[in-house]
Amino acid sequence: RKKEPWWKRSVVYQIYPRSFMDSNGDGIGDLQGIISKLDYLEMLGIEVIWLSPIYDSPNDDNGYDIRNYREIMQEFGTMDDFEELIYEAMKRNIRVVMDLVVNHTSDEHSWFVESKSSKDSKYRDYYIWRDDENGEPPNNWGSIFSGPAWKKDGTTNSYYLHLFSKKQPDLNWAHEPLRKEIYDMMKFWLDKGIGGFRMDVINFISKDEALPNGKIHPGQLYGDGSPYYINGPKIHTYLREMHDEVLSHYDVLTVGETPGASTKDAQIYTDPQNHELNMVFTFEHMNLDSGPYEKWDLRPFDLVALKRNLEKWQHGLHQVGWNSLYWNNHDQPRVVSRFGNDGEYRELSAKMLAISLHMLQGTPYIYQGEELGMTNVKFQHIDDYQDIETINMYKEKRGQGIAHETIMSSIYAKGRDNARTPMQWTKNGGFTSGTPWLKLNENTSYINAEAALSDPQSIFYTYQRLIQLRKKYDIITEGRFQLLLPDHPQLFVYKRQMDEEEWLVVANYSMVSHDINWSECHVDGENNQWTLKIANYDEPILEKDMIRVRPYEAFVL
Ligand code: TEU
Ligand code: CA
Repeated sequence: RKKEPWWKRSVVYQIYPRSFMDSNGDGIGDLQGIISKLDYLEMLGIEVIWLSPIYDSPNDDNGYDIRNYREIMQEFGTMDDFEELIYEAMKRNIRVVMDLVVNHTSDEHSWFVESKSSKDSKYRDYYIWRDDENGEPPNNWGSIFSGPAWKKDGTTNSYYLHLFSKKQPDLNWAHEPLRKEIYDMMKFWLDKGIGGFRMDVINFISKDEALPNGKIHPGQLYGDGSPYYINGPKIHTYLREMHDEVLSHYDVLTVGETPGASTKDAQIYTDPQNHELNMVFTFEHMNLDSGPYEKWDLRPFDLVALKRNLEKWQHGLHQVGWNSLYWNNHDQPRVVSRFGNDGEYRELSAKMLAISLHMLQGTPYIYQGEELGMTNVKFQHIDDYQDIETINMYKEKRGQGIAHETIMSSIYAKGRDNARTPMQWTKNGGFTSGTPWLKLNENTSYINAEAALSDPQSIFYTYQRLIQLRKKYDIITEGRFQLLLPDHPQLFVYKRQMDEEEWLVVANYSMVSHDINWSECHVDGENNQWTLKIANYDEPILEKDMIRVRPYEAFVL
């Protein structure tokens, strides 16, 4: 067994604490709730938890707006609870990775309160301020959460930049004292024994200081500033400095959230020789079913485009850097509703999606409830939604005269609350004894952890088996990737190869059966000694010269 970093063989489980498990009946998930479910996670087999933010926050964006980096959000518990969580997780061989949100803070963070108080404040340059020269914002950029990216503050008659909500002012990474504060804060948590960081929009932290206007794309209200802040001029300098000052002193996992990063960018971020990050989250495969300018512009799912994209990332980082593998997170709709089938074929397609992702090279991430095949949700009323991105977008588009039904269909397909409805533990919910902060999906009556654990054929056990396979076989972590039948519109077929060994992965993304010839897989069916590693039907149909692939079937030989 080669000596490799531990995070190449581990599977990460993402917890959205607000929606995972409520221990005290206030309707909000919390740290004691997570502790009470560690045995469940140990049984699944994951070795890392990524916790979405648990820091003190006014919750304009559910914790992605941090008021105090060194305190735990009261609703979630105390620092003692947090230390207990790390300790209890460690006992089960699980490391806890924290979310590091350092592109912005809350406007209630003391740095910002000081910063806006006066142009002479010691904290002024912690944020990005421009004088109000003509009653107009400094440029035409739009915020990712609708409206302009600038807000005027009367006290000093200046504008501050906020790429996200107006309660999330962007930090000024060009200012060295700010960077030092961030590094100290990171050490504070690392010294408590955490397992690493998932870094929120980390490739947004370096802005082009000229702040030029952006292009206004068709149908958009504001300019697109992203060319001037995505993978900006000093991003690699800052990440290398962070590595030198902090990360190099610990054996931890680092994963950067990097919207707009290409495979070329990712090679730079993740090549170990560059001392930046272990891996990044690509968004390319998540953007294929949207129009070019906004996620709400729906496009049909195109398997060929998805396969080509995954292939590009598999090849792009092979033996250069490292991939992260995901279908889901707290910002994305549920994958079984998106690329699978959340009706009749829900269980089969959820397992198929799991198999086709987990056999790729990289570190897989499971988002809470994915292992149960949790689905998207449809609330009739906009008032039932809690997500700031969804609510702001709804208001803006209604203001433009777009019909309620049209907007709702985008929300049903892409809204972030699809992923945030509480975890479904039992047929009655089991998440809280009180009123949940966001409504549960009614299908908890039959989609829930209790039912999954008592059914040996459940999606849960497919994930468990996939995690075991990854721990056992080097070919999964190390092998080469080869895409087969690249233009087949409904089958995803690929090979992994290492030394003399070859694995064949076959997955059907449709409810139609397909026959494929062994020769199309560049293998001789008769003469090969195949063993079945995992499947979502009892056994695949392997005939003399062809394979018959049934609806949503997937298997690995
Ligand atoms: O998301 C970054 C990001 O680019 C999002 O705008 C994402 O594209 C969008 O949510 C998709 O709808 C991160 C966090 O994951 C997200 O939850 C935060 O709201 C955001 O940063 C601000 O911190
Ligand atoms: Ca609670």
